[in-house]
Amino acid sequence: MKLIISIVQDQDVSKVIKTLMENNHRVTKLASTGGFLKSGNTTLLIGVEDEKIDEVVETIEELCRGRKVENGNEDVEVGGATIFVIDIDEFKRI
Ligand code: 2BA
Repeated sequence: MKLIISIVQDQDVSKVIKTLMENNHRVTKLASTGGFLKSGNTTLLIGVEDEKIDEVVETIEELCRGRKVENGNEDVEVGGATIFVIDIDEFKRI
């Protein structure tokens, strides 16, 4: 089992969660703040069996897009999503 931690832009969250839920994935949504821009983004926690990782990552890739964001006098390109995939030693639902 793996834990996918994905930081996505707020504009893309609803459709990502909707699609993951429709495909029987479980998702936790956390409000988060980017350290550089100091503006809100969303962190998704998604626990998945190994064989489902590609499906989840592809969903995030398809539904999240990069955007230019104003930061003072310059534009910053924020990526579609940042994704971490972490090994889970143990998973329990009690
Ligand atoms: P922020 O930290 O607010 O960063 C927003 C965007 O600003 C980044 O987009 C990147 O294009 C730019 N940026 C970040 N740090 C920079 C720096 N030191 N100098 C110049 N430009 C910089 P993304 O890379 O797509 O990241 C989007 C959000 O994902 C980040 O928001 C942060 O919340 C998270 N993130 C990205 N990489 C991460 C990492 N290695 N660890 C933890 N969180 C990460």
